[in-house]
Amino acid sequence: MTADSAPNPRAPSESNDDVRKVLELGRQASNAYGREDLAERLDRLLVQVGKPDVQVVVVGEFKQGKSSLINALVNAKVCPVDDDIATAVPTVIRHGEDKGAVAMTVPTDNQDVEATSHVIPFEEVPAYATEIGAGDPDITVKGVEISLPRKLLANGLVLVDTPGVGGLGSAHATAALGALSVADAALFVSDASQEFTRAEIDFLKQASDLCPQVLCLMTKTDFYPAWRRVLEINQGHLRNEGFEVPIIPVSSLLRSEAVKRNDRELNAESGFAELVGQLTTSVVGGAAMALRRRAHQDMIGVCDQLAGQFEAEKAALNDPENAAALVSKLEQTKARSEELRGNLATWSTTLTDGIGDLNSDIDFDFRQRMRTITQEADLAIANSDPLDTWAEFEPWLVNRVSYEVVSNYRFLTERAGSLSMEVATHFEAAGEGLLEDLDIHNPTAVLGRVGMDVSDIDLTEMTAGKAGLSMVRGGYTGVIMFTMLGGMVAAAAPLVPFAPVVGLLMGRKNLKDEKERQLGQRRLQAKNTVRRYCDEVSFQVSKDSRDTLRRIQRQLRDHYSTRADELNKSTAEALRAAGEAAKRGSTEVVARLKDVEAELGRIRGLRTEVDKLVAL
Ligand SMILES: Nc1nc2c(ncn2[C@@H]2O[C@H](COP(=O)(O)OP(=O)(O)OP(=O)(O)O)[C@@H](O)[C@H]2O)c(=O)[nH]1
Ligand SMILES: [Mg+2]
Repeated sequence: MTADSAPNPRAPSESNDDVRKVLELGRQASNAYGREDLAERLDRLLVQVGKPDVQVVVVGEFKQGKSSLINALVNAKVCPVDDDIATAVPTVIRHGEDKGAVAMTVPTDNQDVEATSHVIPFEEVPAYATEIGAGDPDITVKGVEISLPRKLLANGLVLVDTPGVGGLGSAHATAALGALSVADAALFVSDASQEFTRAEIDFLKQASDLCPQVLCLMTKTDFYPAWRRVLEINQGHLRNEGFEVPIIPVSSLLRSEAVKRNDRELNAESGFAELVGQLTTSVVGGAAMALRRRAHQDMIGVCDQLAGQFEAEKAALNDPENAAALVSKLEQTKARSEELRGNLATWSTTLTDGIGDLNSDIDFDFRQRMRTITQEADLAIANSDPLDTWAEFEPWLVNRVSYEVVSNYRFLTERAGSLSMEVATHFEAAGEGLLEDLDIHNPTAVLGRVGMDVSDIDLTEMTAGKAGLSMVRGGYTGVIMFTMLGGMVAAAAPLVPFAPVVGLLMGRKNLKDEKERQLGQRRLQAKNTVRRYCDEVSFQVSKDSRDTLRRIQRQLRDHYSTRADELNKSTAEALRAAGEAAKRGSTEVVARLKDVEAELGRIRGLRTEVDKLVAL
């Protein structure tokens, strides 16, 4: 049933064997020319291409049909579906040759440790994934991972079922947003019983800011005859909000029936044909395409660098008179490439300064946000009696704080994204010229670099920036979102909150004074609770932001230092080859020229294969 995706010339099912083959050729060539550094880069890419991982997180309010949707998609009862028992932990479903399941658990009395995984019987997955848990009060389940032999998952699609967010404004929703910030796509599930609520629309807005791709699914169309009307209204809502997110109406019930009967028409009617089509072409296909483009760009870089040394040698062999001048020119080029490696290179100082600025700006942003919250909270407390309002006040506080945590995190990713672009631009400006210098004496460069059109250059820049951006996304730990916000007010709140003490034996005036005094105390206590909570959140958030920025800085530095080292090695090789060429006798020159031409021909051949990767 999974083969019914819409036909597409670059559907991922059409395998990435060609990408792998070209990368493999590039790796062999790099090794043959003594460039293990380049081979290593391609090795890492080969691992990614061989085992792609495209995370799709299914989110939505309580009981909207998230788990049923996943079960219907993979045609297996893997996620727990129940009217009363809710999904309690994330369940991750990925491809595996054999059916299997593991649970990630921690000891109940010490939940801060890293979760350990152990194999569980497949039939027990629903119990582990719900509030029923592991059946042992000493063990707390943090997540379940399932592997299933399914064609739909074979190209790297990973589905993640999440607990219903029980009021999308809640701290739980923040956890879901945290999951989205590291996912490739989100499926937002809302059933056909009613139109989107305000909370759902707000959640969608945040989700589409955090996640590169969002699809809306309207579930249970078999059960709600008026679903078309609701669909129209919802489409209107999205239009009003300026969203370009499609809504696919689906019925998990019809899909399961269709699979059972092997009924194509019913499958189309269930909406799953379209959903599967979108997942395979747009989501998985999009990720595969991005990887293909990266492979293309990296291979162009590798070919350029391999060719560089032979170009320089060829120039020196062809024109022995000017060989000395060429060598001294190459020495300058090498000196410049040394600079690119140093701490004083513009890209490097841009990165260091940029991260410094980001640290203080993000901290400042969060402080401002928290200050506004405490002011609002103080005002609310001053105008009410916490005894009456606390039950309502506490969730308000958690929601408000969660919202600001997410907004602050979005600010961080945006700013880190622009910084990464800036670093990429500086690096490319300094690095690009270097390679060109290697064959400066050969304006009709064999590899057609001169003939490269503008769109190619745009692509190079974009890809470099994107590589940085994906690091930014991957850099976030999301710890805050998952673990913290919920239980914390409870921890900060007094155990017996604001119990009234009525002094029966007091006189009327005294009683009034006493009541005033107690009200004052309750307000003070409430304000202190808010302060303690906000302080604790601020502490955690600023620690998490600093860690995230440190990780982003390290990743970007590693990325560009490695690139700089490669360029340095290329210029050193070119210099060595040109120097040797200058020393050769005339008979030797002819023979060597032939060899060099042959090597360049080989690299040109490889480059032709590389270009086929993106030629449609
Ligand atoms: N008729 C009909 N019922 C559905 C469909 N999808 C889900 N349901 C029912 O809706 C209820 C909730 O479904 P779940 O899949 O558990 O929903 P959920 O969103 O995973 O719930 P939580 O994880 O607890 O938030 C169950 O009783 C399902 O049988 C559908 O397509 N058609
Ligand atoms: Mg569920």
